[in-house]
Amino acid sequence: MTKIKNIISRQILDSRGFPTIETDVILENNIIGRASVPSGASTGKHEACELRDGGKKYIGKSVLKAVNNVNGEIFDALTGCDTTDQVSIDNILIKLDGTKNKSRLGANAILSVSLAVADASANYYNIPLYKYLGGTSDFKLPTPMFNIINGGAHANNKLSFQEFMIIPVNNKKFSECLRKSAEVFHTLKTILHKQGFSTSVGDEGGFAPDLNSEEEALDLISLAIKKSGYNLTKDFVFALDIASTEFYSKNKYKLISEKKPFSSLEFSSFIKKLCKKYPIVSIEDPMAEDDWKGWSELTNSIGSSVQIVGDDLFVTNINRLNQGISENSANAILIKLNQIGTLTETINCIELAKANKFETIISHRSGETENTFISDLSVGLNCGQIKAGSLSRSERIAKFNQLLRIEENFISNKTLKNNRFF
Ligand code: 2PG
Ligand code: MG
Repeated sequence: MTKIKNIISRQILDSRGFPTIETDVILENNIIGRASVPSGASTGKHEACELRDGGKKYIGKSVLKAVNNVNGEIFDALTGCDTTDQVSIDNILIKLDGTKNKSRLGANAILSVSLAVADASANYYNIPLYKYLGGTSDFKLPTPMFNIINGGAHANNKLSFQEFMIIPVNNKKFSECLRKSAEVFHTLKTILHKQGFSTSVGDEGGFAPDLNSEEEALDLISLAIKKSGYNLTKDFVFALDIASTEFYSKNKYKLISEKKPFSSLEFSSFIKKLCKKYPIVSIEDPMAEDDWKGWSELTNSIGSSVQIVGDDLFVTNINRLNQGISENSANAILIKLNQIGTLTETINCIELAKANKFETIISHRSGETENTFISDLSVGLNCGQIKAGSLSRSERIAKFNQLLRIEENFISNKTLKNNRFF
């Protein structure tokens, strides 16, 4: 009864108004699983391939080739397969594609099917997706990171750092984290408005004011935390996604706010100074995606107290993660399904990270859909942390609302997972 009868894929739009792919997997008893795929702006060069059509329509961003690959070749290969055997299905998809980076069929095509298969199975068993994905009973909700000031590739301002995030700490429940953070978000809006800054939001729903330095952004958020009646350190700490690959060239890091470009070592000490001045507990992509030496230097120096998160560095790929483990390049990994292209490979990467005491953070992309798979994944795999943008824009809020539903669904254990940095 969990055999695939039909697969129907279509082109829909993401939160930036660009095409992306959505796929329905239909079982023999007509139960449906559905998934859609997000898209990044600051993508790592080692990510799996997002197949786009080129040409004039949608400024070259149509995904009709990927859609046709699902409706044609992938349907032919998977019809009659059992959706509860996720590993076999994902292996068929990987083999059928035949390339290293899924460039023939498209990682977007493949992932839409891989996730819809899991959704169909959860629907077949009539259980919540997180339970189907996890298969254990000791679930914990993740601590959220909220990106309340946007810069870098996600905004049109002078901030080189991409994400200024707050992490609510010392809470028992996810819903408490959400409420307190929303209060800070609204207070920040009032402060920005009073100081004459724009309060329009960037791609991930955070404000995108035209500030002159990264410190100015952290100072404004500190003020918002205080004015909301909370304590910076006890109630909230900071996380950054520096996304430094975006401003790295010719072995130098060039911030818009700084006159001189930094060498790898100089940029590392710039970061360390920031960590001394502010309660920054987590830093994503402090160094560029292939500056392995820079990563190890920073992790060896502050990794015992600060979470150092590899995103573009690891691209949810176990080969790159293995290198990072042996070189002590980081102590945490950002997990993005579409960087690698199947659910099975994503879960393998999470398991490898956990086995090596790396923290795991499930992440959205800057171009999102209303799909909430990542919320269930964060709980089902007990990942401990999630970042899904800010406290506005429905494609971000959808993820947090799903976590509220999951919290309600827990009978006794509503607690947040602990981690070693906050
Ligand atoms: C990141 C992501 C999500 P993008 O760098 O972590 O916040 O951005 O999807 O643009 O790569
Ligand atoms: Mg990132």
